[in-house]
Amino acid sequence: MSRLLVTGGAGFIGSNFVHHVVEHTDHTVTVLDKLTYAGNLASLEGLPAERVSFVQGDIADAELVDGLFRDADAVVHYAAESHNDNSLNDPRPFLDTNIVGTYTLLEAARRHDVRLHHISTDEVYGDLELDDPQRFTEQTPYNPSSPYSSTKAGSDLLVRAWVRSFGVRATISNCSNNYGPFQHVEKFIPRQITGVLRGVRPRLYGTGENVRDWIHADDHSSAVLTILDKGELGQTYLIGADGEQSNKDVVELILELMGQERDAYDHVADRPGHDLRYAIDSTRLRTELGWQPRYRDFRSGLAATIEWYRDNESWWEGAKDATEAFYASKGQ
Ligand code: NAD
Ligand code: TDX
Repeated sequence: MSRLLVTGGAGFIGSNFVHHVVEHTDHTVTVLDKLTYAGNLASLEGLPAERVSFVQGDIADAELVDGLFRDADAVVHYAAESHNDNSLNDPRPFLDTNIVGTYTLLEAARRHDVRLHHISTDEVYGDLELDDPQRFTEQTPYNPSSPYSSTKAGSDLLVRAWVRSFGVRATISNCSNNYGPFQHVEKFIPRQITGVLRGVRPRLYGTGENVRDWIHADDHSSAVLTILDKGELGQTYLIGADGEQSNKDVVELILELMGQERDAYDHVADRPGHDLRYAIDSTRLRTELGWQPRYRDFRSGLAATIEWYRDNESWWEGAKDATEAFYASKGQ
C-alpha cells in the first residue's frame, strides 16, 4: 500500500485515475487541485473518505506542496491548463501552471526524494501528415505547435533535467487524446454530445480531416499504474491504443449513435495553427512493461460515454453556457 499524491485529481483524467486506483489497488490518495474552471469536486463524489482526501491549492504554492510531499510515497502529476483553444486566447495561466507549477513539484521531489510521475501529451511532438507511415515514438524530436503544447514540452524538459542534474526519481508518459466520463464540455467529444442533447448541431473546425488517436481515460489510468509499478526511472513511455479517427468520422458516429442524420453538423472557423494528425506507437510500453488497453472498440466506448453525458446532465450543465459563449465569440 502506498500514499499517492495526485495533482489535478478533480479534472477529467485525474479523477478517472483516482476512481481507477480506488477500484484496482489498496493505495490511499490525496488530491491536490486548485479547482479552476476545469476542476469539479463532483467528479470525486462517492469515493471512500478513508481512501481519498482532498486539498484545494495551487501546485505553484511551494510551501503547501512541500508539506504534502513530506507525507507522500509517490506523486502523479496531472494538474495543468489543458485546452488548446484557451491557450490561444490567454497563454499566461499555461506558463504559470504547466511550467512554474511543474518546477515547484520537481523542487519538492528533489528535497524529499519522492518518486514523481509526470503526465504529458503526444502534442509535444507536433503533428504528422495524414499519409505519414511513421507514428510518434519515444525518439521523435519535440516540435510543439501551440502555447499549450509548448508549455507541456517545457515541463517535460524540466523533468528530464531534474532527473539528470539532481537525480530526481521521475518518469514521464505522453498520451494521446482521451475520452470518457468527467471530460469538460469545452473538449471536442463532450461538446458535440452535450450540444446534440440540447438540440444544437455539432461544430467541426475547418475541413474536419484532422486525425486524433483516441484512448479511453480508464486505459490511460491502467497504463500510468503500470509505469508507477514497473517503469524504469528517468524513462519516457508513450501511451496509446491505436485509435486514429478523423474528427469528421467521430462527429458522424456521435450523430448516428444519438439517432440523428450523419450529416447534421456544421463546419466553423478553423483553429489557428491546428495540428493535422497525432498517432502514437506504444510498442515500448506494451513489450517492456506488458501493458494492454482494455477498451479496443471505439464505437462501444463512445456509446457508453454518450450514455454517461445523458445520465449526468447535472454534472455538465453549469459549464455549458459559459463554454458556448466563449466559442461564439471566436466564431466557433
Ligand atoms: P483538465 O483540464 O480536465 O483538468 C486539469 C485539472 O488541473 C483541473 O481539475 C484543474 O482544477 C487542475 N489545475 C489546473 N491548474 C492547477 C494548479 N495551478 N494547481 C492545482 N491544480 C490545478 O485536464 P485533463 O484533460 O484531465 O488533463 C490532465 C493532464 O493530462 C494534463 O497534464 C494534460 O496535459 C494531460 N493530457 C491530457 C490529454 C487529454 O486528452 N485530455 C491527453 C494527454 C495528456
Ligand atoms: O468544437 C470543436 N470542434 C472541433 O472540430 C472542438 C472543441 C474541437 N474540434 C477539433 C480540434 C481537434 O482537432 O477536435 C479535435 C480535438 O479537439 P480538443 O478536444 O480540443 O483536443 P486537442 O486539441 O486534440 O487536445 C487534446 O488532446 C491532447 C487535449 O485537450 C489536450 O489536453 C491533450 O494534450
